[in-house]
Amino acid sequence: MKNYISIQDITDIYSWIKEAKKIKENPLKNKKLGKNKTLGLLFFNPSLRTRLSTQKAALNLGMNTIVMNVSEDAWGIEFENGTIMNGTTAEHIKEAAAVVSQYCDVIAVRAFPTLKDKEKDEREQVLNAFIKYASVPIVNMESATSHPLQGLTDAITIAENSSKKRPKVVLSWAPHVKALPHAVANSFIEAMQKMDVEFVITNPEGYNLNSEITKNIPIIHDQKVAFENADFVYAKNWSSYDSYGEILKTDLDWIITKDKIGDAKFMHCLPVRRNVVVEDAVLDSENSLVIQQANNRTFAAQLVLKKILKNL
Ligand code: AN0
Ligand code: CP
Repeated sequence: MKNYISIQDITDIYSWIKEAKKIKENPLKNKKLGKNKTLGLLFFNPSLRTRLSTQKAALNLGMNTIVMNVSEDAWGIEFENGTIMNGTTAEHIKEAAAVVSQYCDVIAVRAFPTLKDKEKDEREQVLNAFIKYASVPIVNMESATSHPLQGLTDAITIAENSSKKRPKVVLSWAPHVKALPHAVANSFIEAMQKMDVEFVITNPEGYNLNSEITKNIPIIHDQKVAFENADFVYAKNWSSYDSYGEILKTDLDWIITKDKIGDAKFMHCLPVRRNVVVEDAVLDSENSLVIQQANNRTFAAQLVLKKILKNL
């Protein structure tokens, strides 16, 4: 594998899950694979889990890591072509990506959407510029439209926790005070489409995600109906896709409660706002998988890096 850009880069999800579980059992087994190789992690946005788990994964493989908060510490990067750069940007992505490629054997990038310019977000301006102008492999650490390290993690976590052959998995929209991206939901959907699960999405009217991603998955606007017999409830807020980037609803009637989800396992990518997205009683219960998900981020990243290192 060269780049890891989307869930569609996963060839056979069950063999990937199996390999990730093996890595989890013995994380230091391939400690020599990454010797003298450097992973550069570039953040245009904040992170706790992705930043630490991806570095941890690299360290487990014997790699070195370099981390930079690009938006704060680097020169402003220009992404448009042919611009007369007499404004705020100081260097072009053509040079920036080529330069970082001199120091790193693999580059991982986090670049959130604008949530204002749908066309720019959908063409993945930042991530695609790195793919185009870097000379080394690129890993997506959450781009404008996808978060494939999270999606892979979620697939692993569901596999670890399902006793049934074909569990029912519900992706539920939940409230939030800020306009959030669609990336986590998109990659979760793509991962579930690759697995043998009964999958439904529940969200309020006006919050349907990109139909090119949801395809023929049932979208139920009644959360209660969607939650019937659920084995896993995956909560996530996203801003409207149709009224792009807007918040249409702020009341708490879609909050996830113990009463609503019963015995279903609860999942969330984190960070999560307590008592806005989900009540304390759910997060503090035995049925919450959120910390296990965060742990699995390391092994998902390690699997991806291992596949890239083997191909260098
Ligand atoms: C981001 C999002 O919703 O995409 C990152 C989640 C991993 N969340 C926030 O900005 C709160
Ligand atoms: N789940 C996740 O990607 O978390 P961070 O934004 O903290 O990296």
